[in-house]
Amino acid sequence: MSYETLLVERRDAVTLVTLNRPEALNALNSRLLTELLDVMAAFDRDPEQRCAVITGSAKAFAAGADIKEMQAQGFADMYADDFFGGWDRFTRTRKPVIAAVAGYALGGGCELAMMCDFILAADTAKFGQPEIKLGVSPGMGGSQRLTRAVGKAKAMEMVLTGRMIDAAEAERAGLVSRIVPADDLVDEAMKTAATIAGMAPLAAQANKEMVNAAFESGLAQGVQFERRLFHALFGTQDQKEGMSAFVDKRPGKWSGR
Ligand code: CO8
Repeated sequence: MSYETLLVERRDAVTLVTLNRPEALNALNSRLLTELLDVMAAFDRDPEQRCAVITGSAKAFAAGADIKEMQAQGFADMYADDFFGGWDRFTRTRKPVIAAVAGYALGGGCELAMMCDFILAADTAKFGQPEIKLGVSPGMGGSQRLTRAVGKAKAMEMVLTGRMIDAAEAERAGLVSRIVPADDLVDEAMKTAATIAGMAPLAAQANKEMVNAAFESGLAQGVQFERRLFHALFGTQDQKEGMSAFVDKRPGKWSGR
């Protein structure tokens, strides 16, 4: 099956998913979410497939949720559609999933990487939650998963300033499992995935489930809480201004309303 926003390749027991919207630095739009959920459901169902790798391009894993898709939305639209709610299904993938990140992993891109079971980073990787610069906040679990991964101080600085961290800082902070040279990223991720794919499949699933249980207690409520506030920010003038300013390529002028 072919997809508009993804390239999907099965190599033995490993499914390699490459985000493929180069014109938008792999920004995550609704189409990409639908296609990714379809691929992950097929991956989980296929007894031959044991581990997945999700990657992007050399320049961007993903530069966030698609700002152009969200720009005109109001609170009622976001709340009625439970915008981003579908990402919870991605996190329910039962088999192991590795994020192989090169270049930008920003906003929703950083959040998608954190929804995978662990992150292998190229030395070119840059992570950030810059949504505050658009007058909004993380909406796919970033405020919860980043805080659990790197601790309150660094997470708070990152979400309040939008500062990006490089691969070395991300590794020191515990956001990524290790760093590899950019040219070797996909090979290294595929090798790691093949190792996992060689383990007893039920043991792999169970190990994933129990590490996640340690990480996630209280997470669902946190993510739900975050999403409600994220939707509510679409009722502000500053969201309209922030997203229009991005599209017009000019600095935002905040009204505080
Ligand atoms: N959405 C839509 N289009 C984007 C996005 C995005 N997030 N990021 C980049 N693009 C587009 C640009 O508009 C541009 O298109 P065009 O050529 O038509 O003008 C193209 O991709 C290339 O981008 P740039 O010209 O900006 O490339 P640069 O190399 O100059 O800059 C950056 C790269 C620094 C990554 C820059 O593109 C940038 O700052 N992007 C936005 C990053 C950002 O703010 N991300 C957060 C988005 S909001 C978000 O993720 C909300 C999270 C809520 C949950 C998400 C659930 C999915």
